[in-house]
Amino acid sequence: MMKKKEKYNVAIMGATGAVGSEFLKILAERKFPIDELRLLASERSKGRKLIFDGKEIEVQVLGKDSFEGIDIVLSSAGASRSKEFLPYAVKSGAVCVDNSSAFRMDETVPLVVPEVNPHAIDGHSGIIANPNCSTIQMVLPLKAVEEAGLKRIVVTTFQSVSGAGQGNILEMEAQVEELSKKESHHKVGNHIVPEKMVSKFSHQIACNVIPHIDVFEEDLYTKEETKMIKETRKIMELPELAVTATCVRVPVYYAHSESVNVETEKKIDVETAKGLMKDFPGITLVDEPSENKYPMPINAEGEDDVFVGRIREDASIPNGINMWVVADNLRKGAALNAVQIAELLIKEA
Ligand code: NAP
Ligand code: 3JN
Repeated sequence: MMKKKEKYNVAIMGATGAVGSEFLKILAERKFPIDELRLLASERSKGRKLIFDGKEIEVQVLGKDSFEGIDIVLSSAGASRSKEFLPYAVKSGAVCVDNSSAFRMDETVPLVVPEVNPHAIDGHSGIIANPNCSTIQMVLPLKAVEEAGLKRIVVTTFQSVSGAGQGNILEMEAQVEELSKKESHHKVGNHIVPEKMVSKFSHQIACNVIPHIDVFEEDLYTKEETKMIKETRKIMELPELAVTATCVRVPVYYAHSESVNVETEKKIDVETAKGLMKDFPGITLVDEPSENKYPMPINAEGEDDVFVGRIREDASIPNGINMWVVADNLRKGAALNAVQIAELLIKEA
């Protein structure tokens, strides 16, 4: 339980990264009641100044002693830093909202999407986990149609490069620039970007799609796919739910898209499904096929909601629907969801 205060001391671990930058924007936009904001990153960022709410704040190097006097830690410096440093933050009395996979499947750690399972936050022991971006945007529409009884989920993701961090955004920018210099891209075997320009992804990402996010596991799924499967079951509180996922990196800078097939126990027609989406908090329905209106990443970038469209019946099974789900992976998929969790924490304090 957090102590009620008028304003809170907040630390951001990984403040200089892609998710960290969104934390700075979102905390200011939502006027989170902050007394001190402490910005933490690696030795590389020592002394760098970042702007929060119009004011400069100097970045400090993350260490065991970084959390003195801090009430809330928002962490996005990677799973190994979370594992190493969050126990020190908890020890010094802070509540941590962790964006990494470090604690998500720990039975004692709540895994929370505020529109879906806010009750799970109760009884935390100092750490609350933020799910993976691809999981977050899928569980909102799943919760919306839950009353039909979820039987099986088949999801394919189309994930933007920003999901892999600031360095990967820069890598695609450089590849796009390199490609724009070429006279023609229509040659057989035209792998245009020189090998030296492919460093972070395993292949060229510009003008390509890569069916590989995070490492491959023994069962031939990638870790990103396994995270989606396990996290969805935990958040939906359906440990036996049949879920299968294919996660794909696409040459889009911001916002992830997903094709989601939902098999249900009871029939759910298109109009009912649309109505449920419309009424669900955090979802915007964009579904006017006759006017070519459907969710797309260029429209979701910088937005807070999860956008759902292309709702149609799956005629290959007795009860099922298909839908297309798009959200800004750095906002609802990461920083915004974490700030919403922090807002729940202070509301309940
Ligand atoms: P990023 O742009 O590469 O930023 C990484 C951040 O971590 C930077 O601020 C970096 O500081 C800091 N960092 C790295 N090594 C550190 C160290 N040894 N000590 C202290 N700080 C260190 O990556 P990102 O996209 O923001 O993602 C960061 C993490 O957030 C991911 O690894 C993942 O765990 C989580 N994430 C979660 C989601 C989600 O789906 N919810 C989405 C994206 C990311 P420097 O600038 O000083 O290097
Ligand atoms: O690649 C994406 O689109 C999402 C990436 C998320 C991510 C990247 C590095 C490490 C995670 C995550 O949130 O699961 C992690 C991690 O914490 O394991």
